Amino acid sequence: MDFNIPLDEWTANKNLKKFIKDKIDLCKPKNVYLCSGTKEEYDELMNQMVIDGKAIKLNDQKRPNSYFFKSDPEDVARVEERTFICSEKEIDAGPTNNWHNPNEMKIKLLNLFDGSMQGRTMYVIPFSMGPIGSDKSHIGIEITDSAYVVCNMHIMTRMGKKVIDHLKDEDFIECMHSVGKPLQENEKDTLWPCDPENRYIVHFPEEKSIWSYGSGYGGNALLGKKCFALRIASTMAKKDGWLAEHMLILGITNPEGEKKYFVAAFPSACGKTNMAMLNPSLPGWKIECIGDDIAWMKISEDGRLWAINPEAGFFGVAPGTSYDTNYNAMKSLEKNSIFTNVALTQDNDVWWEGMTKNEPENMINWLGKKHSKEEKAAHPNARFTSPAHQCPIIDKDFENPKGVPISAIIFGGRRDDVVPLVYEAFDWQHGTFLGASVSSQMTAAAKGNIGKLRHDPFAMLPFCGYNMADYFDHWLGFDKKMTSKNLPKIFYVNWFLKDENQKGFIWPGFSDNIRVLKWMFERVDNKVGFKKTAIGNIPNIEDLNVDGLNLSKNTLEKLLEIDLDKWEKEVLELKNYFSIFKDKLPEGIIDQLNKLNERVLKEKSKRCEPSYKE
Ligand code: OXD
Ligand code: MN
Repeated sequence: MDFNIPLDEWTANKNLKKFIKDKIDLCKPKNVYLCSGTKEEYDELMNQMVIDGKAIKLNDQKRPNSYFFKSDPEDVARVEERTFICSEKEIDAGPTNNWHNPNEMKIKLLNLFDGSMQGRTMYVIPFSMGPIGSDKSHIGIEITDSAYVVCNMHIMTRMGKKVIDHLKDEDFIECMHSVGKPLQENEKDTLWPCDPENRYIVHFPEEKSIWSYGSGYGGNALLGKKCFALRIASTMAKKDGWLAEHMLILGITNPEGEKKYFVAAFPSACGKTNMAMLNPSLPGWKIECIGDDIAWMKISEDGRLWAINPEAGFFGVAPGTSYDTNYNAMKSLEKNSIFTNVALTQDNDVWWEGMTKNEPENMINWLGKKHSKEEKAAHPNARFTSPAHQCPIIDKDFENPKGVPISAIIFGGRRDDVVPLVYEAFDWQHGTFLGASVSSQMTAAAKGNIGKLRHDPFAMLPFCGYNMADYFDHWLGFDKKMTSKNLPKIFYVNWFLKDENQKGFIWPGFSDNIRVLKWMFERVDNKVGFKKTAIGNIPNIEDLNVDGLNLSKNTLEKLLEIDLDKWEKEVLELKNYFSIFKDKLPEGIIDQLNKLNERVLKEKSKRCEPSYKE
């Protein structure tokens, strides 16, 4: 077998050598490339893809060192229905995951991977999720037959020789990936090889391995992200007492210079990347970004919860991103970036819906055809891959192996009614219940009925690698591991309330979300007031800084309204949802649901009591 460098020179790790040799025997590639992680490697791979017609180099004057790719139209997003958790017991995958018997699945996968890399190069990518050497980081080895995956992993992870040097005898997560298109002798490759009919994104939590077949796109193929950093890591976190979460991490500094770090979990299409890079509208307040998608949190010796972002880049949704909606994301993608399924302008730059008010003339759309106004220029799930350090507000502790201490945890979803702008949990148990209750109305960005409510506990529905009921239990137990003074406060937000006629949003959102963050910041130190309600603590109207927003008193009241009739229905809705967990549903969640019900009914009965005042 032809290697770019001898395997023994590259690593002395026996397990790693065995892993590579076994996979060569299975996948039968033409040759093997052991990644170094250097810029030269990235440039060479990109150049070759340009020569092969798979990538287009963008206009260097406009977007230096950046590349455009278009995928197969059948391979444009994560495929939840083809994603499996193959735990030994079905009950350990739970009702929210697709389970399959691990032995049967292994046989299926071994058949699919047998010879799957014929005629192709097998790349071996050592990568670290988190800063190399941090006690919070973990290492993976991805084997792939896609150079596009290698280049994306260059941006999204710390990878290459430096990881191998660190690995020594350590364990690693085995990540197998093939696009599933072996090439026969003299067969010409397609521009985006994949096998949409046979996609399998499979996780074996007990042996901590990932096997992904048939897709070259995003979360299906960049295995460090959703597969490792969330699905497999969540099972490791449960076992070892930490948290692997679908959360952004941001630093917030008040005008007096005090700084705190918050994490926030929102389902897809609720503006996580925008919030992670928020440009505050309140003078003197500052936001800095640690991460926009994933947080790994462990309790440190000081008893506090510390978080790292395991990723090194942003894999963001492009449509809707503009210098107005997310200035810092736009600055992050000005150079050294990969764009997939966006539109190409006539001067070889990129464009997508929402980037500018006016569409440029004569674009080529994401399908490679001349753009016409009747069709979308970019696919709604078109992506940019950009290095995190290019974000103008990247936090100085982004690379800190210790991570950053977390003062508050925020949950939220997209609801046009019922859920107020912000409320605070009474305590950790109640906060866990809020996380478990996350739901969001679906948007056009995902498959399904627009406006329909989708329950997405902790925004982890597609990403929890084990039984979600056990995951609730893990969260419920966390307050026993920490003293109450160190426990982060928990909040729930809803930026998406609409007016009575369901026309426009009544909260301006984006930069003005700093006003809500300010209230939370001050609640962490009990420096600002609150009003206790049946569902949690909300700001007193005068505690929310809305200077200059021109919101009517009516609107403000609507933003903080708790409609008890609607909450009575919400309790029933939640009860109905939680019934999917049957007798696995933890007592702590049942207890919180009952308490919420009691508080709502009590408040309602107060409202109905006759007044005896003369
Ligand atoms: C993502 C997602 O791509 O959550 O980050 O779907
Ligand atoms: Mn995500």
